[in-house]
Formats: sequence, structure tokens, C-alpha cells
Amino acid sequence: MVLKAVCVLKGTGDVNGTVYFEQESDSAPVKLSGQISGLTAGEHGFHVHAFGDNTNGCVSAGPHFNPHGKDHAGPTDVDRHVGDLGNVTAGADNIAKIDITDKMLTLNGPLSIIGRTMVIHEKADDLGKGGNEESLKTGNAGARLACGVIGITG
Ligand SMILES: *[C@@H]1O[C@H](CO)[C@@H](O)[C@H](O)[C@H]1NC(C)=O
Ligand SMILES: [Cu+2]
Ligand SMILES: [Zn+2]
Repeated sequence: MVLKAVCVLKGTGDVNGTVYFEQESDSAPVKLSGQISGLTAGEHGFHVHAFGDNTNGCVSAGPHFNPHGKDHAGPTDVDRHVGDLGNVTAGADNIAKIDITDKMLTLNGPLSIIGRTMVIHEKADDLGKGGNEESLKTGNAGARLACGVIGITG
């Protein structure tokens, strides 16, 4: 069964975007595509956060989605938050094109990311290698520029 989801990211400033998710079968990797605009050129941390709550803006999404109680890390690390997708890179046009295939995310079962929130950050994610306590929680990625709840689509 192919599962598809979508996330429309919005914030209080000029940053916005759309991310599409697709998973070919229950155990297949999840493919993310789409784009986010209005970013400063360079790397921006990009994560799935725990809650699909936008009551007080992106801050209500809570911490990175971390059902296994790991430290923050990068997308290719074995031990990481499930929500750790590293960085996306915006070009001189202020647009980041999303093209990620991730083996840890799933759109199925109790650890599904559907109903949780994608967040794009102000700064680069240091992937847990920043050498301070915050690096192991958030990657020092700074403010939440835009976010959106991941929803099922057809
Ligand atoms: C940001 O994440 C990307 C993708 O995982 C990685 O290639 C890059 O080195 C990271 N940047 C920093 C500053 O760690
Ligand atoms: Cu984040
Ligand atoms: Zn994390």
C-alpha cells in the first residue's frame, strides 16, 4: 500500500513551503520532495517535531520526534531522533529544494509521523557535533521559521 502525505509550512515571516511524503510499502524508506522559499542562502535545520500542535505557533510542536529516547544527531547516524533530517540548503534564490530519502521515518504504525509537525529553522543543524548540551537536543538550529502538520493526502 502506497502511503502519501503532505505538509504545508507557514510561519510569521516570509518563509513558506510544501513538502510531499511518499512510502511505497510499510517498511520502505520515505521519500520527501518539494520546496521551501524565503530562506537566507545556506543550510537550515529541518526536523519532524513531536506534536501536531500549532496553538502558539511552531513552538507548540514540542521537541524533535524522539520515540526511542536518543540524542540528537544527523540523518545518517544509527542513533538519532527519528525526526532528525539534518539540513536543507537554500540557494541564492532563497529556495531550498527538498529531495530526501530517509530510512527511519515511517508513515505507518504507532511511530508514524502523520499528525506531527515539520519545522524549518533559522540556522544550520550541527548534527549533534557542536560540542555542547544544546547540540545533543536541537543541533543549535535556532528559531523556528515555519512549520506545518503532516497530513494524509490522496
Ligand atoms: C547539515 O546537514 C547536512 C545533511 O545532513 C550535512 O550534510 C551538513 O554537513 C550539515 N551541516 C552542518 C553545519 O553540520
Ligand atoms: Cu526542528
Ligand atoms: Zn533531533
